[in-house]
Amino acid sequence: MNTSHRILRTRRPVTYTVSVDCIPPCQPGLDFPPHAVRLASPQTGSCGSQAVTRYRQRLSRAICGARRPSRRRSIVGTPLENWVDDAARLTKPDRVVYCDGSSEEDERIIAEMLREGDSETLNEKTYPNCYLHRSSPNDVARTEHLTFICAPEKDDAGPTNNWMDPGAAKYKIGALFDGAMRGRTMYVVPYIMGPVNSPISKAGVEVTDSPYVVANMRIMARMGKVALDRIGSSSDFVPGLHSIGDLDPMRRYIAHFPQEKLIWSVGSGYGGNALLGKKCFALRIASYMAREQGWMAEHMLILGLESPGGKVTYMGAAFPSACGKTNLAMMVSALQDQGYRVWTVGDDIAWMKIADDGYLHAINPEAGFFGVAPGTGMLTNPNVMSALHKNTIFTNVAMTPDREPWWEGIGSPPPAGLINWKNEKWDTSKGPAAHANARYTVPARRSPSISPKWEAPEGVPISAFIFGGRRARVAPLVYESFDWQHGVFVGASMASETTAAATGNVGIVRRDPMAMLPFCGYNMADYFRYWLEMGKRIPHPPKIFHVNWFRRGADGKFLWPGYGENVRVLKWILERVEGACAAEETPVGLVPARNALTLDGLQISPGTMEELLSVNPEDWEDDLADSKLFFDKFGSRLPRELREEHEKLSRRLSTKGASLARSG
Ligand code: OXD
Ligand code: MN
Repeated sequence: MNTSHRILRTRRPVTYTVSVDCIPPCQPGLDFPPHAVRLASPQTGSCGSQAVTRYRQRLSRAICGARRPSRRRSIVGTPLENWVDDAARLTKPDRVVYCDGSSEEDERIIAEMLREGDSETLNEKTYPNCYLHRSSPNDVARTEHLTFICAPEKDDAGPTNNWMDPGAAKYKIGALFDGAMRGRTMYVVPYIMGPVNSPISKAGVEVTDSPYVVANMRIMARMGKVALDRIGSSSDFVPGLHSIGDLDPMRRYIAHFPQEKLIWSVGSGYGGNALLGKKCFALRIASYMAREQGWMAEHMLILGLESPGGKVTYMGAAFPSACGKTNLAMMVSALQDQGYRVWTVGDDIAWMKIADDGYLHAINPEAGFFGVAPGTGMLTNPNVMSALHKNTIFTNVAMTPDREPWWEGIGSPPPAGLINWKNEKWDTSKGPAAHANARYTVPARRSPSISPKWEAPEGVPISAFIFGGRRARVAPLVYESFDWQHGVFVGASMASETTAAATGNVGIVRRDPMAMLPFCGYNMADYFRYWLEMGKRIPHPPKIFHVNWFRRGADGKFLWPGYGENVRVLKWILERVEGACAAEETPVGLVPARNALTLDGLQISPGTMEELLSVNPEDWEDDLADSKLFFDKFGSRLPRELREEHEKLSRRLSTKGASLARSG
């Protein structure tokens, strides 16, 4: 046992007449020995119906949301301690360590991570405090088919989520947790999502048996004492139980219990499945909480566009996974010499609340970037590249003989002696050296583009929402919705070609409303309804736009250069927000009028620009047929307004389409 840890508390029995509020909260950096675990485990071998029922009752009593008291408890601790006790009783670790977030503790966790054998230290001179972790080859991306929303009714999860009855989930997945941490350490990771003093932030507690997860959580959230202090003796935290289990995909489940605000994840050590503050809490559970409490939790980057004179206008952008959110959020502007500069507030998730000024204010709930490495280089994202030289955990990248990280698209050729992500000597016959979904985890504050306002407790006021995706055809470079309701339709009918961020086929068009398809914690029909309602509640709602950097010409090549040049589109959006520039109407929305996009210094022909902004009615008719099929899944629960918008678009395309659509 680590000598710097002390016994959590001596267990003098206290009866329930003592209010939990008068028990001091547990202190960080403490652990307790396994003999503190009191209840016997269920008889795993006996499968008679009585045994099963007893087991089920015990499980659902043992691990539930933080707010549900256990009726059989005879010893009183804080809700956090009680929940951790319950988790330990189920998973049976050899020891439990409460994390305090200190740098000494980080050293111990990293040492433990290295001891496990699947991580190594990178070049200490050129990459100080950087590590390479190799995950199990069957555990390299989010597994949406194994991700469940456990609501009481199937219809509350909706047709786009996998559903399990909460009791059945606790029974089935509880059996996988039973004894899962035997021989291992359970780390208790208290964390805050969002700036420490922000009223929009929320607390969570993840217990995990993976030191890699702890090291990543330390970068991605405000972790340790600061969170314990905030939670104190309250039950105001989202508990998350995580174990890597045996990493067998047949025994892998990522389960969310939105009503209980509870997360269970077993069988995966991969980021999006295992860093429970990110997709599980900050999107799936938070989207449910947000609707209950009147705010928004969205899969959006947050950026500030500074214009000449120094004014900064903030925008939130929702693109499906691996469609360039991080690059856009950290963009080095091609119009910097004209006074346009991009500041990063967040690259993946936005929590937003209506503030007294009538604007929607956004915070970034995360403290780090968990970005896709392949394709990231000095040309595509110089800001993140400079950030990655220190204090970074790389996952599933390749390693050079100098012990530096390497991946496809980094900007240098693969050196001789490269070791691939599977820890094998690489040659071209082995395919890409880094996994397509290889990642870096880096503190956000390391980016030179980080906004001075990124930790502002009140958040930043959002003036524009930008939806987008990868579409080789169909969607113009940029268009603006006619109004909020139309904008919600634009977001709800969003589609993109799939990438490697989730397992499954790559390059297939899938509908991904508001980029939330895998992340909405409840029925998406109700989510659309909530968006429609929010438009009425926000006194100064953001204007809604759609962008597509990925349109291709007849030769299959991208028409738009992308990256730093995307600032030209952001500048047009900013000018539309300020009512200062012209737009032309097409059936799908408003596109930049001729000459309204700043193109100086860019080698792009007028013909290409026409193609980029054109609306081809036939492509759109096909797309409408596809979005209708998607909307039909929601049956009568789909808000009538979305059907109306669908019909209106169809009418505009068939009646005025040919004359209104801009074409070359
Ligand atoms: C992510 C994702 O990892 O969206 O951010 O998949
Ligand atoms: Mn994401």
